[in-house]
Amino acid sequence: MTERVEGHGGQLALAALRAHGVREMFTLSGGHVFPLYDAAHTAGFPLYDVRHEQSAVFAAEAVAKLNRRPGLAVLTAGPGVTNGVSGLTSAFFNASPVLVLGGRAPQFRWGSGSLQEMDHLPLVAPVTKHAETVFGADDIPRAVSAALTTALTPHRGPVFLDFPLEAIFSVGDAALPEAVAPAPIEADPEEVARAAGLIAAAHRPVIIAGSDVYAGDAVDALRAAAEALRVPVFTNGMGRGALPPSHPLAFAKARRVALSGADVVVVVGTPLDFRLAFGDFGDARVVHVVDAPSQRATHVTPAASPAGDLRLILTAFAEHPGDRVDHDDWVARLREAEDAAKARDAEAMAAETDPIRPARVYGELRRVLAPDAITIGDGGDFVSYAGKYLEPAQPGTWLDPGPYGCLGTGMGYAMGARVSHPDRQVCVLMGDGAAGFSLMDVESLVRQKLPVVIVVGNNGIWGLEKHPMRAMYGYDVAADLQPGLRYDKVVEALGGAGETVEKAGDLAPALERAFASGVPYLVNVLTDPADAYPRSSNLA
Ligand SMILES: Cc1ncc(C[n+]2csc(CCOP(=O)(O)OP(=O)(O)O)c2C)c(N)n1
Ligand SMILES: [Mg+2]
Repeated sequence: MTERVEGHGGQLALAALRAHGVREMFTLSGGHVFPLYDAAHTAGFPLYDVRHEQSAVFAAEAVAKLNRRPGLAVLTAGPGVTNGVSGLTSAFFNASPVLVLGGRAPQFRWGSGSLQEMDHLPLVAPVTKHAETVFGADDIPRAVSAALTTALTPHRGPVFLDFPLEAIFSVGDAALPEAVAPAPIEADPEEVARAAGLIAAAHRPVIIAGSDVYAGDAVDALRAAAEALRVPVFTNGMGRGALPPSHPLAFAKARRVALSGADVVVVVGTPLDFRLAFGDFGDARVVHVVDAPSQRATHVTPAASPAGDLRLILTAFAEHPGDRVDHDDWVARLREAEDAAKARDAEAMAAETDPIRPARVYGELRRVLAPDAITIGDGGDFVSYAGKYLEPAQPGTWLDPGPYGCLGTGMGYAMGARVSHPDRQVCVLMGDGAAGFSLMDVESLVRQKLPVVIVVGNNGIWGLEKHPMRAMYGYDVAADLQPGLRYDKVVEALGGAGETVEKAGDLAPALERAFASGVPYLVNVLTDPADAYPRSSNLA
């Protein structure tokens, strides 16, 4: 029998949110959405507030990415919603199931010039899977439930609803739709078999696995497929850690050798975008495995592109009945390149330079981070180094901004991670430039007792822009920040703690103090501004 719910608009929304596994709300106060707060407060539903709406959406996105369940941000009408647009767009690029509920000026006097009266839909429609205004309280459970189903259906992504003032404040009653998990999309079996055949017949195959493999709960199937067909695996985004670094088929450093030497490149659960040379790997044939037909590339034509539930497709690869070509030489060649690169990295990560180079920061961090630590990258070069030197040991532990590349995710992602995993280390790796976007939200973390460690690579510049601009023009503008700025003092002033580190030998004790402190703690590492992340190819 269908359950019925009654109450004001906020309560009607909350009933549908809970039915779909939403467990917390991120927000910044605004009168237009008070009924949602009232519903949460009265029901004891966790509510976290922030100092800028983008942090609320980023926090919701972190919850969605880490836990594979919907994340919720509630934004007040007008500026609340517009401040959330970069967060929504990041979630759209990342296929993260985020629901943003917006307030909205009253409908009954629309056009008369109410406070913050604007139609949000044209603004958010291009960066959401669904955007809708819900005009009556009775319609709220249906709309929330349908929006969440859409968000969770592969290819996943954000959805947006707004409620005119009178809709959310009035009382209604309605049926609560049952939350049904989306049925898996079955890929065309012939396309799957053709893809598996191509991989099995390859002499030098490579798999690159991305975020949708984790989002689609296909990590075990990926491993089974890689082992059965004996294919070396590289990862990006939330795919990182899908195979433990010790696995004989797990690779990270030998990417260039792999992609320039491969005869078949299998890209799973990530687009053929700039991070993957737009899907152009020379003579190699490309197999692109996507979680929905909409994700097939239109700018290149892969040799095969099965579209559907990734777990089912990868399991079918694992069970491929035909012979496979022996790849042992190829795997050994890549292992040799990987080991050589690892030895070079180890040297860089131990280097005793003055000023400190970013590599050393990661060398020290690797010693203190637990295997299940959540690491978050928000910055330019400093974060590229994090990608290079940190090796996530488990899937679902690495949060980068994804292909939208939006600076400012740091404190929002940290909040979402801390709320999701109260017992784990949460460590934000931040450029000093990136720090400017969200550091005020340390106040939100302090006040709500959400400790995280922030390591700032403080080179006094927008490094990823300054170095390229100099290379291009011989000079640079708009690329300098104050050198040696005490970002640790900012965190201290906001109620947290921190310290500045100038000598490599002081890094380890500082990081230990940070993780033991139990408060938001910023380790402000003064790094070498002359150090530029080497970007010699678009495979970086
Ligand atoms: C919201 C946003 N604004 C601007 C950029 C362009 N951008 C990319 S990297 C970067 C420099 C980042 O500097 P910092 O955080 O200090 O890291 P560093 O490169 O110095 O290590 C900038 C400005 C962006 N990606 N996102
Ligand atoms: Mg910088």
